[in-house]
Amino acid sequence: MSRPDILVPAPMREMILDGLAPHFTLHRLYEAEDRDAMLAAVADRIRGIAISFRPVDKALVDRLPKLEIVANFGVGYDNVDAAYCGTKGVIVTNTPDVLTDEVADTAIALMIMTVRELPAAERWLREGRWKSQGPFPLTRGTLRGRTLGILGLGRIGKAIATRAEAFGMAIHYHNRSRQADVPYTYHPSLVSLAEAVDTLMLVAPGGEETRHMVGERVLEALGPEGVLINIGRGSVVNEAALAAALRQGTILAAGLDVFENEPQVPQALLDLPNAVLLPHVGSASVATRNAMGQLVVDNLVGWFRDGRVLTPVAETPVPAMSPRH
Ligand code: 8YV
Repeated sequence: MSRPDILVPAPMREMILDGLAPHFTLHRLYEAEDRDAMLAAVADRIRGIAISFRPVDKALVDRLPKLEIVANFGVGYDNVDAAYCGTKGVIVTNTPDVLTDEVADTAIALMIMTVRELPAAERWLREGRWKSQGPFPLTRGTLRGRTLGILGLGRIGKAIATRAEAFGMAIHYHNRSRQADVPYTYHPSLVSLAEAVDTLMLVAPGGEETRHMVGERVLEALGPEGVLINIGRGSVVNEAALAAALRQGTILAAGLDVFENEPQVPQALLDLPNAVLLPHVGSASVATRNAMGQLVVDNLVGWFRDGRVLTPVAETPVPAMSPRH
């Protein structure tokens, strides 16, 4: 039997491609000079897609009549039209769990970096100002006495909450519905969450439902001692409103690991001294990215070998059938 054809629209880590190569015929679209011609030549044979952060939209799905599965590298899958895939019986998988602790660690680090201005303090030392000008100025912000609000208390949100508890923070949260099994204070709206806390951690997924949820109103509710941390998706924040709030002192500071149009970061944010900006490194250690990559491989191999996937997303109907060999 011939090996199933897998489309790789954009570059992926070598370890993923090495893991897939023995089982599949890989079509690396990004290597083609004429991508459209290459896609047209193989479209009828493609049964799976391996993707990282690039769109898999209706148009692409419709071009691939034999498509069975889209394996996404990343727990967030707003790049994939999973609802449409669901209606076509196409499975979508993501990479949950294996990155939870790494992302939660990064979230806490970014929160402390932001509140205590640690990147600026390090620049002060490297620029020789400690020697020439004396100690770094005392920071207005402290973690002591802060209350943390989490938007999106899922797996990663809970791992962040557990860590924040160890720092002595009280925890509140907003989700679409109250979680039965947590001791934290629930708020039925994001505005009421922002009013109740002074540190707001965004762990929400991207997509239309959460687009620009954080704008002027939420930032005003967070208030002048407010700190905003975003580790989920950039699209959740209205970046222009955030830049204005930081400039005007509506909130104290922000720490961002994600942006609306990565890798573009608005100049208005780059110009601000009270924004700590990271290049989407939440899960970016070799060990964690390898574990995520292995899950991409295992989902594809599992489907075509055993008719089973490890981590289907919510929109995917539980695959009852075996692959169409
Ligand atoms: C990855 C992420 O960096 O898992 C996610 O949703 O945002 C990150 O872990 C990203 O998906 C890789 O391209």
